[in-house]
Amino acid sequence: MYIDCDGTKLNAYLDMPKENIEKCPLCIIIHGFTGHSEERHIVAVQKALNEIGVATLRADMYGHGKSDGKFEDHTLFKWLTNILAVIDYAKKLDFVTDIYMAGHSQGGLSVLLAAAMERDIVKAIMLLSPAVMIPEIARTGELLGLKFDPENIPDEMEAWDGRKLNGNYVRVAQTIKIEDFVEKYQKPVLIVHGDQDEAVPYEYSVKLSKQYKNCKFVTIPGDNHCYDHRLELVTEAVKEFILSGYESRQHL
Ligand code: FER
Repeated sequence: MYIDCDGTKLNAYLDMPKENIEKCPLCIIIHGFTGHSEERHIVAVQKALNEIGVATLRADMYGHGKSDGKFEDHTLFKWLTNILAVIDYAKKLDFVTDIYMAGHSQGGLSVLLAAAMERDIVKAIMLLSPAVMIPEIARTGELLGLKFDPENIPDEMEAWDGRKLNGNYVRVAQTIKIEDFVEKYQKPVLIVHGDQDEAVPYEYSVKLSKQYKNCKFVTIPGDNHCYDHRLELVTEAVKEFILSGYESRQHL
């Protein structure tokens, strides 16, 4: 299935809960930098949500997975535009009652940004090891573990898998001020992060969790960036967060 984003085809997977229900909530799920929608931790979150009666819409972002675009040409602005198109698509689905969003790493950062823009539409967000340091390290010239002059951005950089990345990635990332977006989104936020993350330092999530007005923070002890050891703790946190939202609304 493809979602159109201004002529760019985004590969997407819509998965429904097992029970045959007429209407249900939907969660959009976004993968990370160099990732895609079929990664183990993305599929685990999809299945966990389907189990508790939430449909999921996983979308490959520009230059990733089976979507259009070259990896080297992707930027956070392109991903943001992609997510806005995915939300527009979700809004048109008849069965959808509420829209949630979840994102891993750079997908978590992108969901954080999109949620602020769509704060009237998106009911709650789940940020899994969100790569919120990207704008800051783009400004200090330390992205991808490479040092560069942030005032003279190289035309091309190399990602850790050897693929090239256009300097425009850095130019875009430098402009983003996370706080502006965090301030704007006051609905429930779940942050999940492994305290042995090798790619995105755990401390960034500790700080972020204090900046959000309405945030639950779950530490995955001993785990890394893609939860190789305790993935079940991530899926449990996701289910618990969504179900606790249902319960609190029933008491209103
Ligand atoms: C970086 C560290 C982490 C970086 C990107 C990430 C582009 C993102 C990781 C992910 O999405 O899994 O320096 O630079």
